[in-house]
Amino acid sequence: MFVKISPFNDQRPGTAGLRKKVSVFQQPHYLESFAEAIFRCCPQLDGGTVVIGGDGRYHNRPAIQTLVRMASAHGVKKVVIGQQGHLSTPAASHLIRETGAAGGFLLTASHNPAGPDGDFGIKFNTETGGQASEQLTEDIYRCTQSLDGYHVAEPFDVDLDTPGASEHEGMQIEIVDPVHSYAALMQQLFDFDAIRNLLASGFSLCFDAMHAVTGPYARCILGELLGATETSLLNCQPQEDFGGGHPDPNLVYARQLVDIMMGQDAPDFGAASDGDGDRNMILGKRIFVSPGDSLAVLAANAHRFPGYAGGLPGVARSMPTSRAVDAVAEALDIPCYETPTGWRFFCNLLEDGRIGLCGEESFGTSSHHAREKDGLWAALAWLNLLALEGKSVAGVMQAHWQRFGRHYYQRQDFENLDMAQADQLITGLRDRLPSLQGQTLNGLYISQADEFAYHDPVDGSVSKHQGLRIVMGEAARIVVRLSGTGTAGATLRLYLERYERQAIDMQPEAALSDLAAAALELLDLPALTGRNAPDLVT
Ligand code: G16
Repeated sequence: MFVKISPFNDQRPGTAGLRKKVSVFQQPHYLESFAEAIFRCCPQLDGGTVVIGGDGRYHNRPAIQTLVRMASAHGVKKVVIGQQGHLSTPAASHLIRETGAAGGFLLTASHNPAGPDGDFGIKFNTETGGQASEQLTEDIYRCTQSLDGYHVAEPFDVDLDTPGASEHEGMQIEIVDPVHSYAALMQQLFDFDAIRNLLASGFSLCFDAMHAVTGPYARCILGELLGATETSLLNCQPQEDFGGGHPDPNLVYARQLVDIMMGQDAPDFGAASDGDGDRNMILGKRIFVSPGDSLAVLAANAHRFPGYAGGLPGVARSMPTSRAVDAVAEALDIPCYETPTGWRFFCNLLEDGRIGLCGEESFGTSSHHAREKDGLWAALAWLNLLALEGKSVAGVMQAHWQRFGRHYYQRQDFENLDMAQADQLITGLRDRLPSLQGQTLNGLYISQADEFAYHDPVDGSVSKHQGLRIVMGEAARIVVRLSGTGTAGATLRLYLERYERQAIDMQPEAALSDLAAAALELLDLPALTGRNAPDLVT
């Protein structure tokens, strides 16, 4: 049937799909409107296979039922759905690629809090398993702006809990184990025997699924396949409200794990993933590995893992991410690409075979095995490395910094700012950038002060306004940009980086305090917003 509607005016997707409060998604026709725009912009879905799954948050199940009914009305040949409606984002990306699907709907607002008062989200991934391009995202948005209505089948309900195949009016419906094919892929990439032996030797770990979608994956892969004990796997039962928490694996929100890892009886290795399983945090006994360092260490060692034995063709990082991986790429004599924030920018490079590994400061790391970042993958890569090295996490980091020097790094977030004020801050600094070039800051020469624009080397597209940067050569860098994933007010992110070749044993706060003070002054942030300190430091 065709349901007539008036267009919604707020369906512009952000860095990673459309994210809004649950109550917004619960409005009649809201999800349908966005999905209709996707179906209209992607004619290949008609007659193709579509993967559907989500992070299990509140509203996941009704949203899936709606999408299945719309798929039926749009001529989709087959839908492949994760059992209970669950699919981690990397597992969904893999499933799209493995089943040859024409695309997939991923229902997630990532690490944002869930529940009736929390957030919900939807993003569309193409047949590559990666997020829709900027152009397609823009086309979808434009389509929502003039939508007259949508096509949907008469109500019917799919049993999401029972694996198996069924059919509805010519459309095949398959409910699959969300873990199975992902676990098989991980066994191709890493040396499971070596990791199993490591865990059997008394090496201890702690993995925190934060009550979100990675729980069943961790139980199967870390527990059943690798022998981790039940007690070493925390919060592995997915809940619709993520246990009331904020499943963002960082030092603030993964407090339970951080306390364990910083305690007297800390296990040898700790890791956490986020709501939809694409982010990761890596910890050792009383040490936190910053995401940029983790990317650099994995880049330096990837050729030692079975799935990467041929070496890496290149690596990539988002612009605000620390330049630690650049130093590794230089030593390996492979290219290092700098992309805007947003995983989608890595996808062209991966598809074109230019890179084998990529990562971001926002606790995202992954490789050519999928077109999304992958939290559990990062934990397995570290376990494989630790099994090979026979060193502690701290030992691995020390050796890495001694070889490459250390990039001290911090991200400071100023949350819930007034939108107009945030724009004023950015505009003010943008206007001042030309006058900063060639000046000194904290005694360091400013070699570059500009707004980052990305020229995609694969498709030639240009993405402007991707963050302001003040670069003091190799020695230090300040980057400022507005978040594209929030659902309330504006979040200003300030990224600080300082490189030391020899002095590798400072605390990051101490190493970066002068740079942080200079950055606040440059932005005029306290005067304009009344804020003197960030809400969150990671
Ligand atoms: C999303 C994107 C990431 C990006 C992150 C932060 O992550 O997929 O590529 O780095 O947002 O974006 P922002 O700084 O604009 O808030 P996720 O895990 O939320 O999907």
